[in-house]
Amino acid sequence: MADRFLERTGAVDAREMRDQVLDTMELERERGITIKAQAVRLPYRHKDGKTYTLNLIDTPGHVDFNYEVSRSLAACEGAVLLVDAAQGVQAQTLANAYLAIDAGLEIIPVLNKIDLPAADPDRVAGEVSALLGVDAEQIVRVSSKTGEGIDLLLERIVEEIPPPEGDPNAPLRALVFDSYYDPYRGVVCYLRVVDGELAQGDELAFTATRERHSAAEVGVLTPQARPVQTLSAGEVGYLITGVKDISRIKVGDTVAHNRDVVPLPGYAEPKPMVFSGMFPSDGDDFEDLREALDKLKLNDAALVYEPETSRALGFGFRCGFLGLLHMEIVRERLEREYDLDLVATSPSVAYQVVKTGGSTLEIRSPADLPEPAAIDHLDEPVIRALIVVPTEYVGTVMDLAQTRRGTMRHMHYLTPERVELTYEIPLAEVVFDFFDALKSRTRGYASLDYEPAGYRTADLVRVDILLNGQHVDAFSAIVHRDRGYEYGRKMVTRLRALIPRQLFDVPIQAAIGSRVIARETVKARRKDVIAKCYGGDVTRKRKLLERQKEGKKRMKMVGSVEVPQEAFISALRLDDE
Ligand SMILES: Nc1nc2c(ncn2[C@@H]2O[C@H](COP(=O)(O)OP(=O)(O)OP(=O)(O)O)[C@@H](O)[C@H]2O)c(=O)[nH]1
Ligand SMILES: [Mg+2]
Repeated sequence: MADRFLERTGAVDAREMRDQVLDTMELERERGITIKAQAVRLPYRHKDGKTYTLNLIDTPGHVDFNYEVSRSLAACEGAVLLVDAAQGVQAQTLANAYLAIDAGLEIIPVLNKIDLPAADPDRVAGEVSALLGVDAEQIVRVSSKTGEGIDLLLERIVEEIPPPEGDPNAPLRALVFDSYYDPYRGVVCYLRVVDGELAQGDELAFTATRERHSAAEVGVLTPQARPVQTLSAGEVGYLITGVKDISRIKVGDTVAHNRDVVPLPGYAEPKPMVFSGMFPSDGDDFEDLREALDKLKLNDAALVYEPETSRALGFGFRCGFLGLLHMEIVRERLEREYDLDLVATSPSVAYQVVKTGGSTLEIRSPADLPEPAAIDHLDEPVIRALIVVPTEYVGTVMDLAQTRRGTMRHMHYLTPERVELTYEIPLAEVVFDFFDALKSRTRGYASLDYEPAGYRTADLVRVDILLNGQHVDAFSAIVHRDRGYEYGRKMVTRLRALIPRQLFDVPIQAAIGSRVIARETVKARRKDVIAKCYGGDVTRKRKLLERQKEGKKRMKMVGSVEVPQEAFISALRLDDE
């Protein structure tokens, strides 16, 4: 739909038009999803003869990138809420509608994809009308494919969304709602001027960071960056100060001429929810991985990481992500844009450990869990999950939520055919495979959105994997006590198939504390590698020995057991399937 807007307003030339103009990242285009919000200014000529300037921010829809949505909402007067006329109201529709209502925005609900044969605009209009309390007749119906309804929608935007209220003569206050790092120009801030005027060359004060910078360039996005002399109240544009270090600019900060202004309400920092260890398959690539993460972080404030050492996988980083999709995308970008081959440990969440002395500790890796004797209890993060599902699947969803330790909070019929369920579920269960299970059990009809809902005490244990009595850190996992056996069994079976025979029997055990819950054995081998070379072919023998030496380099010693790093990698990769 953004493409159609750009086209209709003449912002993008017909010759330069392509699909998903605002999704500029390679991965966005390939996967057909928006990851990062994008701002653009559109000149729109209304039928009343006047030309209006529309500042549009296109936001992602996936729950992992919700913080992009909430930041954008704080910079806008209104929101166009898109609902797929074939699919109907989804969990994200509700979540985003609630966010927009809380932010006090004028909402224009729109049914999109009315060209699809499966579209049922009347039914979906009924759902939207029940959700927002608007007249079903009034809901705009468009097709972004054929362009039908787009003109009407643009008219409605001008007529219904109030113009910005800021005072151009008041002292400058501008909200930094996004930023990105440009290797040539340094940090580029996207901002919305709320009051006053921002001109090129101005000396600026950033109220939160207390930094002072001058405005080397200000401009608008058309969508190309175009420098302008000034940006005044109500306008959206960019600011370049020449700052190279992105950590010196804070998204959510207020830009002013002096520090005495009342800062605009900023944003809560995005909080990583899912953690995973990332290791280069080839230990020599560790520095490259660090450099790649440093670079990626420049344009992804939500990504966090710290070095981590693993006995099985060597040197790497423990990384924090907003959710599973975010994790997948970061990993894919690292592998693709930085040409790295990575191994990731299974995703986990951060736990609050309440120690026997009463002090608390947050751990992001199972390896950091203190001794059992030092732990009073463990609290795990829970989320409030919003699930929207056709009525016939309610029973199925309830069963699933039950097995994933969910507690129902609300059940609300949006329409007689569609139900909104609210559950509190441990985040660890969602990270595990809740979404996949939900999708497959509802034949794809359920949608899920969630937000953090604090911590809850749970009966959790750490399952350790031991190789010949030695603990292999990368495979430790914190799981609910009821799941401990299942996890332990799975890992020992997997490792037995992957670990080559040694000169002695190697026991593989899964243990909770000192109690072994599962065990397998890799039987001792008898044959020697040279024994294969009966004849006198020396070169062949030498070659074999050479190859063995090569292989040795990639071997990890766990106690006295030699394990090819590949075995560990494969054991973890099986999780990907
Ligand atoms: N038939 C038809 N397809 C459409 C229409 N609008 C969008 N699509 C298709 O739907 C898919 C998703 O469109 P996007 O515009 O990328 O969706 P989005 O809402 O921006 O998705 P996110 O940004 O990832 O949340 C693409 O394959 C589009 O071509 C429409 O009106 N009709
Ligand atoms: Mg998009």
